[in-house]
Amino acid sequence: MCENPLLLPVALYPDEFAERYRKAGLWVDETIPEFLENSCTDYAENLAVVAVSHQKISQGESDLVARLTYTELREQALLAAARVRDAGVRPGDRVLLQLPNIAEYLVYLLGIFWAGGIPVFCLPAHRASDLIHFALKSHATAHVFSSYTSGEDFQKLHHSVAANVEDQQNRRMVGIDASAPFDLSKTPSHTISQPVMNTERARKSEQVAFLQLSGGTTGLSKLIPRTHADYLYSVRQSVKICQLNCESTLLVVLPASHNFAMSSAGILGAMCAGSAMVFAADPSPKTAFALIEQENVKVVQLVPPLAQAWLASAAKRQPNVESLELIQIGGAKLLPSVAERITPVLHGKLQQVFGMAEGLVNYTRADDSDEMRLHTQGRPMSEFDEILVVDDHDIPVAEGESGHLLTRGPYTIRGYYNEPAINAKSFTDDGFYRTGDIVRVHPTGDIEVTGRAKDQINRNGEKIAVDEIEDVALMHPKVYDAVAVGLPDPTVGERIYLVVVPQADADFGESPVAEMRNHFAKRQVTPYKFPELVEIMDTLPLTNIGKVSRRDVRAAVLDHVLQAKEKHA
Ligand code: OOB
Repeated sequence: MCENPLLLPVALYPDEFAERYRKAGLWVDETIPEFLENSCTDYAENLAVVAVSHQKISQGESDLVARLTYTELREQALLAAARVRDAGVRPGDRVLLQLPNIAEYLVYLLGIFWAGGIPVFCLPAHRASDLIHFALKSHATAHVFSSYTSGEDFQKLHHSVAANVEDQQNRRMVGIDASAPFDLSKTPSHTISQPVMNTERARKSEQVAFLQLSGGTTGLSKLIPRTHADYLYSVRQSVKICQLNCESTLLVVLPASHNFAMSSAGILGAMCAGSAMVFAADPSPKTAFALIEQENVKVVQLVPPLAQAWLASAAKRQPNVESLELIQIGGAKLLPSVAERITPVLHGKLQQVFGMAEGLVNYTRADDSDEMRLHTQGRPMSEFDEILVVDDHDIPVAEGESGHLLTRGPYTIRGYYNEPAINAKSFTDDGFYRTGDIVRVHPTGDIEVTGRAKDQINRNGEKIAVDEIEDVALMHPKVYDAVAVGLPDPTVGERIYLVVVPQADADFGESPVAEMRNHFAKRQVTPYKFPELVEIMDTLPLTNIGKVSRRDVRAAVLDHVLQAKEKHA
């Protein structure tokens, strides 16, 4: 527990770097709440958002879609800020934001910032085990959700998370239901709270603005503290590279809280350029294609499995997607064979985006050769990004060879929030972040992702730490040992394959997968982390040949699974 919850335990950028980034004009004295306010006033008359609204649903109106100009968005967000303040949130307080892609997402995002809160970006899919972890770690004082979100009783979920926080930290965490209509009899204050000084830095813009979630390589996700200055720099630079302007209507299909959707150039990029954001209520090609045609969408962001689903659907439906100018694909490796089909089928120009919530984002550029756009994941957005490709001993590899990607720069964090032990492993002594990605750099400077050294499964672009899956599996009374691996899969990228060694005499009966999924559900694990295939083995490969690492055992298990699959095929 931190002694002064207002002073966040974060690793700051060293003075000499902060000064360098300020001097070069990368970091400016603007905060995210100020940036949002400026967008709303600069682009007052522009259309800001088209999205389903849960407030309207709760009022029983037939028109469920909200269309707000930037002025109207501002008015709504001031009401949200008032509600957030009334709920007791004070400047510097952490607030779990857990909304789907609805109008209220944007309204509350602005509202929390304007109330001085520090959002913690949760996904609608998160369930109690994750939410409790985020609430305890961040000392969150409020949880914003909507009881009209499908898939779960969110009131109940909130109460169970809040009860846990009360038990473990002896404090209240309030729930704010974003589907409840605003009280229009009260005129909200038009003042925007200033961010509180929550690090020892002297400037407002160098304070922590929000906490993003890491994919996680060990256990549950870690919290990523991003500052106003670093994030706004990354947004502005992205807007330049992606060439957004006020006409660049963006379709938001990925979960809005994902770093890709938020800032590459994404939602904040659209707000920076004054363009409209169209939120898709679900990621299906049918919904998306209809919105693209109706709203004249120009830019869309996809993860590779979704891009493949769109390609398959487009072949059948022949949708009118002529308005699409830019199709950004990232979050997982895009195969060149899929990359080649993007423009012919979906019309827009392909841009590969290789980024991470910890910071570094690489883009292919509009004027790159086809070869580079199809076969690489682009190059860093900033000339101040530092890239190292090293071997297992941190020695740089020869030019063009594959190695571990390390990075440091003006928008890459220097440490996770309050995780000294993990930070010692995830960052080098001189502040480089160990991405866990294996890459090679082409002579043009473009990066090709060739592999992954982290124990993680990338399912539909969502990252899952294998040891979290294994830890949960081990809590099952019939399980003696368990290994989780990512099985390559054409529809979701990788599926969660769990190999279980049962306790002596334990019987898993007809359906081990049903039994294990049931166990995960009981422990309130987030559903996208449930094992999808379960195999029972008497012993794990390699475990009886002496001292081997867990990573070797996982590799051997994956080998075994792939070989068995081949035999079947
Ligand atoms: C994005 O962010 P995260 O934090 O969910 O995941 C980061 C990791 C990377 O370290 C890498 O392993 C993988 O996701 N990744 C890619 C990739 N983009 C991300 N692997 C291969 N090719 C790509 N294009 O996923 C993210 C954040 C900002 C922008 C885009 C993606």
